[in-house]
Amino acid sequence: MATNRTFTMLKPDATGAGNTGKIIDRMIEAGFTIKAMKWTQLSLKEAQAFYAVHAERPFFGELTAYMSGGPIVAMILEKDNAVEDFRTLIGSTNPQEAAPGTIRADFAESIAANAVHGSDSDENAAIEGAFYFSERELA
Ligand code: IDP
Ligand code: MG
Repeated sequence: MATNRTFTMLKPDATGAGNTGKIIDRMIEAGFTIKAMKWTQLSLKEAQAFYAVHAERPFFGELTAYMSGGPIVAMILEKDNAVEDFRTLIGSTNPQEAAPGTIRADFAESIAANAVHGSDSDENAAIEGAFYFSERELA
């Protein structure tokens, strides 16, 4: 059910530092089930499309250059209350403000290179998942 799913990306700092497996382990230990997973890299245009909601923000150029600069791992995760519970698991956007034990507190490098993405609503989880995965992969 869509309401029990969220979408995440491991960002280029996480894949580049060799933290992919450790971060995925955190997600599984927290009770999330992987429904789809893809190792890929975004072009700048694709990063701009994915983050279009932030187009007017001052950090848009930095964010999209960063997100297209290395490999990412896109994943659809399932769990009760997935969107909210996943945001709690990853912690605040700025790792200096992220609660101890959260993924961003333990793995993020900076506010831009903050290890993981997590959808902020059920609606955006569905949109973001469909950006990466075909209907068959989403089944
Ligand atoms: P979120 O990822 O915690 O939902 P958003 O506000 O949606 O945070 O921002 C999207 C992404 O943009 C962040 O995860 C981070 O990578 C980047 N970002 C947010 N604020 C800043 C900033 O002030 N400077 C640079 N990058 C930022
Ligand atoms: Mg966000």
